[in-house]
Amino acid sequence: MSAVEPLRMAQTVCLKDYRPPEFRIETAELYFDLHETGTTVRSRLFIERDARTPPSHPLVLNGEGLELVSVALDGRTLTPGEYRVDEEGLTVPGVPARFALEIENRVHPADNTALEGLYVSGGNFCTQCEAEGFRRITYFLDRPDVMARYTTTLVADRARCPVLLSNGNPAAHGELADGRHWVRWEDPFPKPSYLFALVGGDLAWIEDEFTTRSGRKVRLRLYVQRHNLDKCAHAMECLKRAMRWDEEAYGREYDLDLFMIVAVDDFNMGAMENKGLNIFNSACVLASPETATDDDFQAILGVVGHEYFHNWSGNRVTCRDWFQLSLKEGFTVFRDQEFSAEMASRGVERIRDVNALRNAQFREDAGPMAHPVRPESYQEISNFYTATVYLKGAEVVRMLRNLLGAEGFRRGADLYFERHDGRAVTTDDFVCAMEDAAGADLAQFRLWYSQAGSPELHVERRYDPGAGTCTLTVRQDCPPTPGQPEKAPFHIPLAVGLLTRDGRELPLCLAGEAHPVAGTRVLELRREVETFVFTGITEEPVVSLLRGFSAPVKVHMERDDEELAFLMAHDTDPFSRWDAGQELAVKVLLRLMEAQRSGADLVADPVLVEAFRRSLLDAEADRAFLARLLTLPSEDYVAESLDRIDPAAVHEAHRFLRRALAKALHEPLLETYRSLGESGPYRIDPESVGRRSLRNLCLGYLMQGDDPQAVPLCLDQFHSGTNMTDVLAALSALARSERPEREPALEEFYERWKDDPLVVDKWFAIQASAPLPDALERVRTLTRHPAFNPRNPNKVRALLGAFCQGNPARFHARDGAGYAFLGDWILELDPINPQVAARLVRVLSRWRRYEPRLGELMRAQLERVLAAPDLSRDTYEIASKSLV
Ligand code: 7MF
Ligand code: ZN
Repeated sequence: MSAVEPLRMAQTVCLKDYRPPEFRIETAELYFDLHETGTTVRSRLFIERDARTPPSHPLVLNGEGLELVSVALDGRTLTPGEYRVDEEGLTVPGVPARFALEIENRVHPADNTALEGLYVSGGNFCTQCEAEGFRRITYFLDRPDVMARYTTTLVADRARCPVLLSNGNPAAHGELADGRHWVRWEDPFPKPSYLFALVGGDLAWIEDEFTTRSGRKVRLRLYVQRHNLDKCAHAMECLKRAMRWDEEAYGREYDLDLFMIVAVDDFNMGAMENKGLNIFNSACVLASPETATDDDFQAILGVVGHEYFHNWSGNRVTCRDWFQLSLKEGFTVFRDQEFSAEMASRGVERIRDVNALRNAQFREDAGPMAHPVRPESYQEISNFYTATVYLKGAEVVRMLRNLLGAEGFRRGADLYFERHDGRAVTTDDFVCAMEDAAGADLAQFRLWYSQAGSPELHVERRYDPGAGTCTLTVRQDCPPTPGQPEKAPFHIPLAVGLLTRDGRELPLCLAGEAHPVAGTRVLELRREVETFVFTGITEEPVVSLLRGFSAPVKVHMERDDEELAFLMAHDTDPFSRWDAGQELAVKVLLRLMEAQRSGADLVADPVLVEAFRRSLLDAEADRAFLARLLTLPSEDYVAESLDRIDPAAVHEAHRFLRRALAKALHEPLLETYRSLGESGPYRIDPESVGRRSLRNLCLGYLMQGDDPQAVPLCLDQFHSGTNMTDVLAALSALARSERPEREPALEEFYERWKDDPLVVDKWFAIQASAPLPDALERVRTLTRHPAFNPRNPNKVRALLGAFCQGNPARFHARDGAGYAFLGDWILELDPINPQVAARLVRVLSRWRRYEPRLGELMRAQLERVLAAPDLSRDTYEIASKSLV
């Protein structure tokens, strides 16, 4: 036992221990008598013993935090001696091969602050069952490979809960004495318990209709608190687009007569795909131009799409066990990303997705929580809803599409849905369907599911003018990750192009091939070292690598500033063009840090400045793309290329470069800002969104360059802006400045929006992420603000999340005050909401990556957290694994 091992041993669940269920539940008839303080749950389960299960085997149902009232088997009430109840569930020995089990238990929704199971949010009842929340509602075989048909009857006070919803179709309703009423729902599709949902409350709704391509009419309803009715139109529009898209892109139709979305304010994550009754964090549904930014509108499209697409990739075909989570999540993220890309600009969407992957997933892969897309073990499953499972999982599916081609991939998807409809399956079943449909051998490709870590490609190129060849030598290696010191080589699709010095694409012909192919080519890497010889090359080409980010890998190739600037200006692939600019900026920032360290004068590299100037003046380019191109890589991303991170040094270099760019490009920034002014009414089409993003990027730079002209522009935009995108961009620029206009603007904004919790979240986040010297004190003060509420995950994310993850310079203060503050809050939040607390612990898990002094201070907070009595399993797992 190591020093950090606590006395209590945590239970680990392992993939290799998977066994099929011993019993199946065919139907579940559920009855809820809803009261905030004590809800009675009655269930009648029809259970069958699996043929392989010995008759002596007891029935073991999961159940946590439940008050058991009674158990009856085939109509006979059992005596307490005939069953056993412990912290994990209910054991009934000596059950027959087929039987009906009737259970009554009680739960306390008003006291449920963990927001798992049945709880109350904004006065309404709602549920969250994924992954293992159903066992906090009633005793059940709470595992995804047990699929039952559900009938749910809800009883509640009619005045308090006029709306009573559950999965499937409404079947019956009626009145009861004492002002109570009931509604019965029937879901014809067998489903695992994690997809169960109920909602009860005084909700208003908007309604629409969708006709499927086979001509069935589906009623669509979006339920919200009455005062939010004016913020529903966008989400409804997104839903209809998603329904159409899934028909067109995958041939998948919706399968019930009714589809419902409910928005709630207190929700641990973004949203949940419960069958026919998606429940959303209100931040992922509600939007109006006055209260939501363009990014919010875009995110809503993605989330609404994501949850809708789960109806097939998740609900009709679900996961055998939670190790297979990426089966539904990786695939569904891939689907929502492609959907969003089609609705907006593909290149910009790709850049956004890659940015998210690099910032979250690469970092996860480099830390103590690194795990494969299909993890091998866990202590608490809710800790494995990770960037790796979701985002890398989506990249793995995208690589399949790139390797098999769009048609082969579609045939594979069709076969997968057809073969496994109504079943609980594995990621390997998914790969098999792809293999079978496309006639491919994906044996080596499967390593993407089992090996953790971000592979690194080292590329060397050699141009031979005499032979007219250009040779690329690619060596791959993957750093060790916990439990996996050595990796076998991956099967990697590497998309490349060759450009002439005047920016033309060279036709590509590999040695031995008869005909060249114009433009991008996907090279397949299988061995540790691979060599590719392009022939017929008559001038030294510029190599464009990893086009479209064709694989989730890091690429290393010697390239000077000029070459990167050239690609930033001329590459025809938007991702590679953007990536060249990012690489150039990282190089410049690292050089600035080196200069800082050695006390040399700081100068902004003219190559970078001129590349930025050229881009800014590029009248042809898509404006949303330009805004991406001209955004420097985040401080955290730059930090990743350092052995030991000194966040203050990164911050200083970053700040210097931003200011230098602002000063050097003052004229074109101002000119661009002015030329892109609002003309006509507010619209959210891609063109208008792009215009606003480039204009606000200019404003952001101008505000950092000590330009006296910038402040009045910014104030004017803040005061006269008619949409949240512009108002927030102005406020955020003011909030990052130390000008006297800052406080009045923040105050004015709060007064204007204090009744809108989602806008107040923005107000918290802007202040928490502003890198002012006294940021920590301000955040501390804000935790005592009446609008802050530690029980609301959105508030915690907005204030604590934005400070600890979005303000590296101040969070990593040299005295460790930021870490101590975080430690305090983890301990405060853990008893309230373990999932929220565990998410915050992750920030500290990367302690080894920081300068030793800082790392030690971070580690000290982890030890402090771990020493707390009664720590949740969620927080315990992350904290303990971080110290190993
Ligand atoms: C878009 O995956 C992408 C990811 C689980 C909860 C939603 O549908 C979900 C749920 C977590 C983290 C991210 C997302 C979700 C969850 C999510 C949402 C929208 N099955 Br945890
Ligand atoms: Zn999902």
